[in-house]
Amino acid sequence: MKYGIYYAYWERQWGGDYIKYVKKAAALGFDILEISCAQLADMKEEDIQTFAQAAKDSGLILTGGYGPKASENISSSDPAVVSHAMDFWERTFAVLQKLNITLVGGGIYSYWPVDYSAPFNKAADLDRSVKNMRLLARKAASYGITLGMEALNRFEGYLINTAEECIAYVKAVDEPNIKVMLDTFHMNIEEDSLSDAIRSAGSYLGHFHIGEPNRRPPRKQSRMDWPAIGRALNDIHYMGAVVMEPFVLQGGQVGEDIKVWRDISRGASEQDLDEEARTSVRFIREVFA
Ligand SMILES: [Mn+2]
Repeated sequence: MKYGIYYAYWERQWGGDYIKYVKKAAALGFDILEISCAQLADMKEEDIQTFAQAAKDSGLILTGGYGPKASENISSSDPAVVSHAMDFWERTFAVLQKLNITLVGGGIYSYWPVDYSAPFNKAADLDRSVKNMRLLARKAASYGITLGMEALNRFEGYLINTAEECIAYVKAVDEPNIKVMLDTFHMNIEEDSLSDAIRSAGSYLGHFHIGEPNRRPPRKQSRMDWPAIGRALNDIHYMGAVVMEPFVLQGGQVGEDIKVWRDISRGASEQDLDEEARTSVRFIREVFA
């Protein structure tokens, strides 16, 4: 397994100075930096090259994460929205390929955060999502990209809440580069057993996010049974990425989208955040080994 961190741990806005985080993640002991696909399609050629080189120089692998906007929803009943979504991904895949990114995970099968004040039809949306994901999968494959379908908790999504629903979706799409993606934060809300959910995903598991139930970095003194989660991942011979996705800062678009309504970091400085991440990845490496 390779271990990573999502850059937004340190950021209040989506996007940002990824080169800084490439260096930081490498220095803190990570193998992977996960970045957002937001605004990637508009990145200047020169900046793409500089960023790709910085990752290479740091010996870091990059992965992508994304929660599509409502206008990028491939399950939409509006063909214009689906067409816009396909176009968004085509432009984004081209940049991802230049950054040597081969994996993108998130609620790619729908949009995020879901607006529950709008009416929806789960069965119809799911059906459209599966059909359109098949087309998106082939597009992604032509750029050498695998897509992780992240099961999200009920407050953030309605199409795929559990590993069981995720596996059924992935089997229905039936494309080799469409994989199950699980996140302990969401699993903590939805799954009867985190270990059983991981084991049921088996070889379909393509990406894995970790975090405490309150989205702090994984720690030894935890309500999460990290040793059991590690055993389940080893039982299925999971060889993919394990990316921590902590959100502890209040404010900005990140704080608003993630619903961080208090300073979970308790006034932590950037250096404090760095140290917590360093300790966390050391702990997880040991407990998942
Ligand atoms: Mn996640």
